[in-house]
Amino acid sequence: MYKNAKTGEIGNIKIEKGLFGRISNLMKQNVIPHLWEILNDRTKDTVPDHSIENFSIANGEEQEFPSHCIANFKIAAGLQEGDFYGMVFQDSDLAKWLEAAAYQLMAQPDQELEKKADDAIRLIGMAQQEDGYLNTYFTIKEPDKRFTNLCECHEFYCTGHMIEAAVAYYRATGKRELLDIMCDMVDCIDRTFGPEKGKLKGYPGHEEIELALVKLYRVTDDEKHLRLAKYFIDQRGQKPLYFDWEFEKRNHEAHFSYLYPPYGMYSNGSKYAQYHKPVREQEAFVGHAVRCMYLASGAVDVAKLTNDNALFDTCKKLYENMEGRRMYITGGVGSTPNGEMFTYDYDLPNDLVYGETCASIGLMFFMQRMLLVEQDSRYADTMERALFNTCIAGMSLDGKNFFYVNPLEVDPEASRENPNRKHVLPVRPAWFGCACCPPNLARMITSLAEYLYVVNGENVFVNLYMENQAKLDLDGMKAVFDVTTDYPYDGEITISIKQEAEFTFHLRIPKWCGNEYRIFINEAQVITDSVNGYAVLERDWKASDKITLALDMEPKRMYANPKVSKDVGKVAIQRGPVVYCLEEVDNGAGLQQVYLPVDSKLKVVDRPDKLEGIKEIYTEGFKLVNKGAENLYTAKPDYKFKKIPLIFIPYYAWANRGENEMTVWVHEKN
Ligand code: FUB
Ligand code: ZN
Repeated sequence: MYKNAKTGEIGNIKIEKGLFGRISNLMKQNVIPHLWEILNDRTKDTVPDHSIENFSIANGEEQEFPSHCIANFKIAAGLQEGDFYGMVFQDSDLAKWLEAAAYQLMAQPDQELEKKADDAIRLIGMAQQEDGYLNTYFTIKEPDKRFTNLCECHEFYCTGHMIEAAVAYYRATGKRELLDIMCDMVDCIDRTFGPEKGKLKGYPGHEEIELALVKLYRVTDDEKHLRLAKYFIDQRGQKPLYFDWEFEKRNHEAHFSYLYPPYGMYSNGSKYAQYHKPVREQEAFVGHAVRCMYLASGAVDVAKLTNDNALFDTCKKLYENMEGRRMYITGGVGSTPNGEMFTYDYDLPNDLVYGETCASIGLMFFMQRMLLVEQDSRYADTMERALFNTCIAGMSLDGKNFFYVNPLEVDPEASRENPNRKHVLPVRPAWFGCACCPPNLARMITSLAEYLYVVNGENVFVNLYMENQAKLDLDGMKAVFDVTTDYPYDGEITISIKQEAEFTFHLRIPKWCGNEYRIFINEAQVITDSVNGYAVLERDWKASDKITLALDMEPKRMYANPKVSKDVGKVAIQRGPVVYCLEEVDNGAGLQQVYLPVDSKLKVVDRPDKLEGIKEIYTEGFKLVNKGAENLYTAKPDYKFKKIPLIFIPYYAWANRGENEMTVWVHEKN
């Protein structure tokens, strides 16, 4: 285990240009200020829910519903009259916003933003109870029922998010107020739960606090914080099952009754919330996908800090199963809306998919942590797949609308008329009643700098490629360099060293390019060893040295394992890390009747004018059309292939030109 491996620091890595420069700028200019207005109910851009009944939002009939998040804190603080409103985890929306604001402040001071955050923190402090307890739902609505329904009620989840915000804000500003608030809340939890005699043997229904407690431990150095994180992981799934005991104790009262026993998702030994077995015995991700990702992230953290190889091996096993059998080509996870869950190996339906934005963000958290323990490029490959596809598809190109569900195949009529597909929206709504994804994306993008590099002793592992300027602290020296590139649209990446230093670069060679890459140092080609998927370049670097990595960017035809029944006979197009798709607006309706010939030439065309600047892929295909009578069934085929031009665009950019069909996988024609 690499105990000392660390990420780069946000303030020391500037991402200002290129695809992610644009997205980061959107976060700063539009998203963070807009989310603040929403949390304060000062905008009409809110809608009640992301699912079934609210499909109307896709048709422009937006309804106005408040977030009420800040209002809940004001009511809990006694500053305002009223009732709690929102999800039982509504507090976490403010926590994620605060965390994103903190990362933004690390990147760039901003007095106005800092004042908003300070005001919010003051309010949070006023909503805290005498004994440290903090949760507006229970404080306002059911003060005598706190900690009685850990299974469903997200107290630890909200605490976890608020801890993450507190740690980030402390790192950004040095201000301890929120950190102290959260240390008090953790003390309150620690007095109540734990292995010691007399304490309750509970753990979170929705994992999150585990990884947050590790972050807290890193700034407080208080062993109690790490111990509690480890306890929650070790206790999960132990017999007797705590959630069953808790359920009995509540006389079978349920918060979400439809999810509860005898038949619901929280039933006895539930896979939905990963307590069907102790964590170390789990071999595949099951149940709610975001929960799985957060659990695994916390488990890797604990494994790293406690040198627990067995726990790390569990995480590796879970990763291998997911990457090999349960992940979409877009880096989406979660195959069903029913419980927002993983299902079984190779079950990856494109149209019924869930692929929650938060789940792919959680996958990035998990991969970042795996890389800190084991510098193996496959984790970075997976992280890249999630980031360049599902994560950024989660937001519209103007930063104003968001996806919760990220399908690989959409037909607006099916979304409207088929109850099983109503969760799949063909356009991004402005907001959600359950608004977990937009602020999650905000905190991930504002901290993206922490995903680019892993520094381990005198080694710099380059995991993600994008234009940036970096200053990394190595053992007793600094690695200072600029990365210039138009990646993912161009495969040439130039690293210009800015300061003399002796260290080793490990450049990730993405799996998608195989051996089709070249490396140059100061224009001279070098042949290097590749270790764990990284090209190793050890030098006494001079201030003017330049490394160029040239990755082959030929578009690739991708095929799924034949066990993925929905993709049999189909092909997807990927160029570099970017997965492509067809949209109706470019190709006409009826995308499921489109065929791509095995030998059609894929021509890459630069379109700086389209979808904020993309490279599209032009080719020729066919459409299966009826020749004559439209019989539903016939013994004699009554159709023909009609030649049509096809235009593929990057998946992340779909649904930015109104409601229309989309597909990633296309039938292949021999
Ligand atoms: O339960 C909290 C969050 O809301 C989950 O992580 C998301 O899947 C959404 O259900
Ligand atoms: Zn979400």
